[in-house]
Amino acid sequence: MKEVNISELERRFQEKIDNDIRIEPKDWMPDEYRKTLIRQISQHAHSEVVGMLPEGNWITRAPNLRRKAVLLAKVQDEAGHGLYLYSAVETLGADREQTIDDLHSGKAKYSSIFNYPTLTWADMGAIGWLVDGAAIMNQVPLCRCSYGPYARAMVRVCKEESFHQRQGFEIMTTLAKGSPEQKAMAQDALNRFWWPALMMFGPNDADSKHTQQSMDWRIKRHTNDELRQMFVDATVPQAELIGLTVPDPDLKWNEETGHYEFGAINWDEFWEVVKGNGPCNKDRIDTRRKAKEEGLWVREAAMAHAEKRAKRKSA
Ligand code: BYC
Repeated sequence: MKEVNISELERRFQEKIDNDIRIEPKDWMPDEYRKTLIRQISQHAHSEVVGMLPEGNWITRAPNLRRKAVLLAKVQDEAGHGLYLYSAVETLGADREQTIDDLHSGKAKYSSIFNYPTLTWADMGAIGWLVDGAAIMNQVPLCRCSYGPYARAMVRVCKEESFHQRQGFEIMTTLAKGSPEQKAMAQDALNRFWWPALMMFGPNDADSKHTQQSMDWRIKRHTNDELRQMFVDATVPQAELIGLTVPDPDLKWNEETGHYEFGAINWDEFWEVVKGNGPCNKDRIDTRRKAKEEGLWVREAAMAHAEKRAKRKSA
């Protein structure tokens, strides 16, 4: 077989990227590209699974049967997203169990947003509207990510996120049009979730260590700041439409740029939450660890069943 050196492989790889030809699991790829994808996709998977907790907290307290059914479906969707994403990580040669253990030991990151508590029913509205809204803004471009399995997983995830965003906005609209107490509850949820939602897009471009390389590899198609701006521009008119106020005294429309200007993000708070010191970090990880321990008997029973079937087949 003809020998091909590394620089030639790298050239061919970059040529594919530049021509928008997807990289598939069996294709040659640089180690750093593989590592970046394992990092991003596993963090994304963890975010989906941990993201079930703040909303799962309200399933038994949903105000009526319809709200309960919708919330239940949404939380189940997040579990499904986690499964697609863990499968996508496995296509890169990562070990799923190890990846999950890294989450449980505190080694792996997941989205900062899920470390804030959900105090009232309005928080279900704010999460759907703002958190899923931010997630869509970030994930639609990931449907064009250069790595095939991740891009394909994102197509279905985005369809489901779109339903999640609408149901959240519908909850907020209903509350904002309701009694003064309900409107105040919606405003309070917006006040608490607005800034953490802006933080979901990650550090400012100047402080984002991975963005440039991920853009060159077409894993990311927009920078963190570009996506954050798109989110603000799309969301502020929605708040105005339902009569709620975005909690930012510096927010103003700039006629010349055609964008909203917004106030400074508290990056100290962001990094504290990322480091594990947010209001709910410990609780979230403890809950996930407990779920794994308590599910051990199910996994063992499934394995025993699979082995028995395999034996019966080979007999
Ligand atoms: N929280 O160089 P940067 C959802 C980390 S779930 C925590 O800009 P990158 C949903 C970053 O990982 C939403 N950590 O990195 C589920 C890096 O640390 P490491 C999750 C953050 O990768 C249920 C360091 O800071 N979405 O949709 O270029 C219900 C420097 O950052 C955060 C995804 O995961 C953060 N917010 O850009 C509802 C989407 N931001 O790894 C909704 C996929 C940054 O060097 N991920 N960090 O130790 C991405 O698009 C990118 O990874 C990010 C960060 C934009 C998040």
